Amino acid sequence: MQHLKIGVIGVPMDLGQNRRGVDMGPSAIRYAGLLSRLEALGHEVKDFGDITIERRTEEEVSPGLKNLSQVIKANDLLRMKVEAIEEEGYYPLVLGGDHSIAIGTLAGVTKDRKNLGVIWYDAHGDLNTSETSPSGNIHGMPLAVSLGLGDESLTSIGGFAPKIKPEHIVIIGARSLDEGEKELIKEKGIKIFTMHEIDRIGMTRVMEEAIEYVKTNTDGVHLSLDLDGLDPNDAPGVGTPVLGGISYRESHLAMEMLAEAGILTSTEFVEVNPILDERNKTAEVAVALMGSLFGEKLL
Ligand code: 6HN
Ligand code: MN
Ligand code: MN
Ligand code: MN
Repeated sequence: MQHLKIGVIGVPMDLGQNRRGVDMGPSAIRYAGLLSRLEALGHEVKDFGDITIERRTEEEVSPGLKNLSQVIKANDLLRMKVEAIEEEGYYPLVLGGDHSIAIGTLAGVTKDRKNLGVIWYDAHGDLNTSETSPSGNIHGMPLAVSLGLGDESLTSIGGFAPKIKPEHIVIIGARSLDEGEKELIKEKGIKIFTMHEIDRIGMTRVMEEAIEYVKTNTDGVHLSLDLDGLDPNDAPGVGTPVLGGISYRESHLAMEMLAEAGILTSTEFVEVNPILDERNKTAEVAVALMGSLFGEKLL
């Protein structure tokens, strides 16, 4: 793998969901040795620090979209930061934080990419809108928002919508989809490899097909990796665990195949929650996977 200039940015946000602690994700990932791990691979790594996040307010202003105003502000800041990082010639590596931050990341990286491919590695579809959401948690909505669906205050971040097209997305690892999400996947024809397909055809073929799919007619590819895509035995420190997930080994294979393909132009790792974790295991898993993603080999 060629040597990259990697720009790390942390988003210590937990406002897109109910469980506290995911705001400590960026610290936990840094503590698990991210920067030295990437530097050891020969990359130039610059830590751009953390975005400032507003505090949770007691009063719930918009129950259908919890903490809406703070989530908008954080994502707009992140969008600007991601744009600045790319302008300086760095590859954006965003550390969450809950998955609502994908709204800002995607708004930033699509400023100059009108056909971005997206790999959504997740137990969930994150395709809810305020109408279909069972929870009102914005971390269940970022993929829909990026497709231009949902509350205008979210879809309009960055001043344009949609950010991405349904035919450029591939979801990998899904095993908990709400009814509205299932309908949307069918209606838009979104490519998806649920756990069923992973079990049935294996991770090697899933990744071969996914890579071929997202690199077709696109001008860059973003990886949005939610740690709950992995099995909770391998990644226990997440707020919305779902049994029967992708294994640690299968995830390494996926990252190695992405490294080999050389198609990614930005990445985010989200939903690491140190409070729910076992001795920082999930952050360590995240760092190990990022090692493979950025070119680490066993031999
Ligand atoms: N995540 N589908 C559920 C909801 O509340 O919309 C769970 C979403 C989880 C989102 O893990 O990023
Ligand atoms: Mn998830
Ligand atoms: Mn399996
Ligand atoms: Mn997610």
